[in-house]
Amino acid sequence: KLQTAEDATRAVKEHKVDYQKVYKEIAELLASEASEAYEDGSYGPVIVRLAWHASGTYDKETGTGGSNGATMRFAPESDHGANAGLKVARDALEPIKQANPWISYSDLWTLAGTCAIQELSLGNVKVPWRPGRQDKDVAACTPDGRLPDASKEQKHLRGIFYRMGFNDQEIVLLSGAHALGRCHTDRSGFDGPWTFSPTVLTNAYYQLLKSEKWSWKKWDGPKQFIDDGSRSLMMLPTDMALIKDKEFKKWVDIYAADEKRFFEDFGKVFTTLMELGVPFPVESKPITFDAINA
Ligand code: HIF
Repeated sequence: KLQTAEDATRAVKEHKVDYQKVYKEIAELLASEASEAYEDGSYGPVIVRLAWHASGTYDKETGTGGSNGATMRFAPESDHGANAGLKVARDALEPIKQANPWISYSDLWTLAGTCAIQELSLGNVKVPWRPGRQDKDVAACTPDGRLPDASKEQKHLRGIFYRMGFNDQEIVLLSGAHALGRCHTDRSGFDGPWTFSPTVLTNAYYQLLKSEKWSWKKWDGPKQFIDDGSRSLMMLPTDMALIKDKEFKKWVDIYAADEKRFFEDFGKVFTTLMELGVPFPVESKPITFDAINA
């Protein structure tokens, strides 16, 4: 359903206290039996991926894409290869949308990503979030190819993330979110988790990048890395680029050594990601939610 800027402003004005209620409903979804029964035991990682893929289409030159619009509800965007598997997350959130029809999908998805980061970091990461995004129709779908290609390296990463307005530090910082979740052969073609605890957000991603010995995995699938130690973890070529490239590596070292700094900086950069290209109503103020399962 199409919304106007006035609809978005009305939601912000009339539902100030209700965002806290929706946050709680998302946190309860993450702790639900259905969530526990889902692969590693949480919908959280796939919800974080949904929120990021809704936002990461932003192009600062043209002002197109970004979380405002939630155009991934529609084909062709829902069928873009990069978005394979995200229906799981959209469907899991649908009952919350039905119970709160006044909230836009764009706000719901970004609030859900925010909630998942806070809950899965056990309250260690605070992600201030602002309401007021507005859903757009199919005509606003972004072209394919705006999200990163995991088979590439630093040049591609910089191209994609500079287009969104991020710098080298922020590329490395955001990448810490790969502490969460896993790759699926029937979605991206890649296989396996990055860390031993894929439902808890820590700085483990950076530590493992540095501490493990990584080799090319010998298999028929796309090129990816496997750890020589446990042979149960993975890194994508884009992940490995962060320790190959000297500028990136500097930040991997910093965040591997200082988890407190990672938590602090990550919360801020995730807010920025969720806000790319959003024309917030003036009434919209940042809200910092208390984590529920901390
Ligand atoms: Fe991911 N990412 N991402 N990603 N991502 C996958 C899964 C997750 C990239 C590729 C992949 C970010 C950046 C990049 C999450 C969160 C974030 C998968 C596997 C691939 C291939 C999909 C599947 O098969 O199910 C690339 C190339 C990126 C550029 C560096 C962000 C920083 C790390 C921005 C980010 O927040 C999460 C969470 C998952 C796990 C999803 C799951 O279902 O478990």
